Amino acid sequence: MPHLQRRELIQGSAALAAIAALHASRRAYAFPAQPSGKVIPWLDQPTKNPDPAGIQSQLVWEDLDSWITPNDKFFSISHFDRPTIDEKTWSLEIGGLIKKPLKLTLADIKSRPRQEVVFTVECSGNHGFPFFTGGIGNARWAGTPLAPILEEAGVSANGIEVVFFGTDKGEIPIRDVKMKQNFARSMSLADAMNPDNLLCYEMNGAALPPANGFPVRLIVPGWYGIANVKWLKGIEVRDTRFMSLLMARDYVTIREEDHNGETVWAETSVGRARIKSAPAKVTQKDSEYSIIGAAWGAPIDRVEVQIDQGPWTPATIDHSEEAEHAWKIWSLGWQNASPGEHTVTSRAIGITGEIQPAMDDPLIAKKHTYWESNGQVTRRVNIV
Ligand SMILES: Nc1nc2c(c(=O)[nH]1)N[C@H]1C(S)=C(S)[C@@H](COP(=O)(O)O)O[C@H]1N2
Ligand SMILES: [Mo]
Repeated sequence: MPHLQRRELIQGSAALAAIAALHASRRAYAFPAQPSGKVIPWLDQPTKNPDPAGIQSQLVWEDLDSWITPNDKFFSISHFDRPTIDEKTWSLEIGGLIKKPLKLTLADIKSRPRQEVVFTVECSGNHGFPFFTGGIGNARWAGTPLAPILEEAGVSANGIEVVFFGTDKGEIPIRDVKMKQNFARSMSLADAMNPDNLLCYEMNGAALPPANGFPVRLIVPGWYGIANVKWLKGIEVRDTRFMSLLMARDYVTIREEDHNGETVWAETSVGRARIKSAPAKVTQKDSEYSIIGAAWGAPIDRVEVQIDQGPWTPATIDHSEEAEHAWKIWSLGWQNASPGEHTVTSRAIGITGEIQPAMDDPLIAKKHTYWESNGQVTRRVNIV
């Protein structure tokens, strides 16, 4: 566990470190407040993934048994190629509308102040297809804050947009033009300057795995996966909004909105995460059944669970593992589970009172694209 080795170095005392290590491993790798027992697999299993190169290592919900998702089980998405980058020759170029262009090596980035965040990354397409239900994971990301670097570079007065380029490339057709483009996503300067944003080089105490962006990726806590640009190559400040494939054509939500009785077809770029939850598994110990799940995407106040068409029942949130941008694990004892087939649905409620929408809520039902699929998730289970 590399994380522990680091603590050991910092504390300098082996005995202290051993205690800290025990503590850290228990904290990071278990659901202390969750009932154990045999997992009953869901009847509705994801269908065969038609794109195993693009979508790798999806979360298997029944296997969820730790707050932190181990690196070897973390999902990975790639739209273009999966670049192999040599850290010795890699550098990050920061240019565009800035006063002092910068070129940072991995050593430069690592020598800057270190910051960590536990952040649950979800692909906005997760639950948008029957084969894509595990595009989510929770990791402790470490890197250096982006904002001081942009400050050092000195953004010009007319700079309003910050574009993040990946090393990966694709050929993208639009009308009669074919472009060879790098993966690119942008943020407004104000959003990019958020002190939570990291140039990240470590995931759960290890170097970023190649699948997750080695050597450096952007981590934008509170945003959907797409904003967290992997295999970073360059950062460019511009004076107009940026309309790349992944800002303005893909990852665009098309939704019919009701504006005082008139239908407005809105097209919006996917950005900040939305409130969501999902049942993870049903466990059985003797005659006791429990439902365990997760909730994320917004500050969560509570989670409620509905079995079949029954009442919404409050679940208990596990407060032993918490972080502002991380999923919350919840559980509910399932009293008098009767033999036969049942449905289990969860809904998260945010601290501002917003409720995760039902699948027939116009927010979901009148959405014509699969991104931002934060509707309530219903699973089916057979009790014997
Ligand atoms: N350079 C680059 N960054 C990328 C992507 C990509 O294809 N290329 N995929 C994005 C998408 S759609 C998601 S959901 C997240 C997934 O992060 P992960 O692969 O580490 O799980 O990375 C994002 N960053
Ligand atoms: Mo994604």
